[in-house]
Amino acid sequence: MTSDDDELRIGNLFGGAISSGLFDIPLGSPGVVDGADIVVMGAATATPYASVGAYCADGPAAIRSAVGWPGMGEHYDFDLGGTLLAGRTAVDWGDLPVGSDFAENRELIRSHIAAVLDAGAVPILLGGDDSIPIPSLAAYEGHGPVTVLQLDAHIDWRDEVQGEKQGLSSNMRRASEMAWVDNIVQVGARGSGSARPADLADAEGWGVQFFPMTAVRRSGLQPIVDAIAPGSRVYVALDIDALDPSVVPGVIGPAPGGFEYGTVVDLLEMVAAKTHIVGFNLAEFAPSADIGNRGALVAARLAATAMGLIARQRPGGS
Ligand SMILES: [Mn+2]
Repeated sequence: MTSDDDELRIGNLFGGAISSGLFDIPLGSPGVVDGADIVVMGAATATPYASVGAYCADGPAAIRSAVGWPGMGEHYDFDLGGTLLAGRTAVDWGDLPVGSDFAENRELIRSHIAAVLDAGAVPILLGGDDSIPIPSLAAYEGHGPVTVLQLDAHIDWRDEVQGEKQGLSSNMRRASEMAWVDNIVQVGARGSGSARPADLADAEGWGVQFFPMTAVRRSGLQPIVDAIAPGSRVYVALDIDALDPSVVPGVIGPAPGGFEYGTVVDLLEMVAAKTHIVGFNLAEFAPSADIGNRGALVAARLAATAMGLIARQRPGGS
C-alpha cells in the first residue's frame, strides 16, 4: 500500500504512491461487501510449518505496492482489452489479522471467504504461503460443486509434514476430502518436491487430472481447458512457483522449466471463456527472495488478470 518515493516507478508519473487497496480499488471494512462484485483480502499465512515459519508474510503488502497509481482503474489495460474492472466494482479488505493460533487463522480465512460468497461476490485471496487454500476452499461448503484448478510446481498431496496436516504440502489432498470439490486439475508439476510416488498414486486414484510441465510444453494449453466441463465453477489456486524462477525469483521452492507470465494469462483467459471463476488465490510469493520486485510485479499482474476476467464474467460486465 506504500511505495518508496525514491524508487523509479511508473506510478510516480501518475501521482505517486496510493493509500488505497490493490490497484487503487477502495479499502473497505472486513466483512462488509456492500455490493462489490470482487473482494480482495490478504493473509500472511494460515498454517505455517515450524521449520520455516510464515516466510510469505510480507507477500500481500509487496503485491499491493508492486503496481498501482491513483485512477489506475480508469486506464486502458492491454492484457484485458479494457479497463481493469470493466465497470464492475471491487473492494480491498486489507490483511486479515492472522497470528500464532493456526486453527484461529483458518477460521478467520474461512469465515471471511464465506462472507464474500454469501454476498454473491468473488474473493481474491493474496498470501501468504500455500496453506491458505485449505481454509479458503473450506468456505465453499454450500457453494459447490467446485473444480479446483491448481497451478503449482508441486502437487501438494502429502498427508502430513512434521505432524501438520493443514500445511502447504497438503493443500490438494485436503481439497480432495471436501465433498463440494468434484474435480481437481493440477498444472505445472516439475522437478522434485515433497511428493512420493504413493502421493501421486493417491491423487490419480481420486481422479486428479495432471498436466506436468513436460506435457504442457509438448501439448499446449488446450488439453488443460478440455479437462474442465463447460460452465463449471472454478477455483484457481495459484502457487506463484508455477512460474519459472527467472520470471518470479521470490519463492522458497524454485524449479526450472516453469511458466512465463503470458502463458498463464492465456490459460486463465481460456478457462474463463468456458467456466465461471468463483475464487482465486495467489500463494507462496516470498519478497525476501525476490529480485528487484520482479516477481512482485508478475504476481500483481496475475491478480489483475484474475480480477479483470472475473469482472467480465459478472452480470453486467462489459
Ligand atoms: Mn509450490
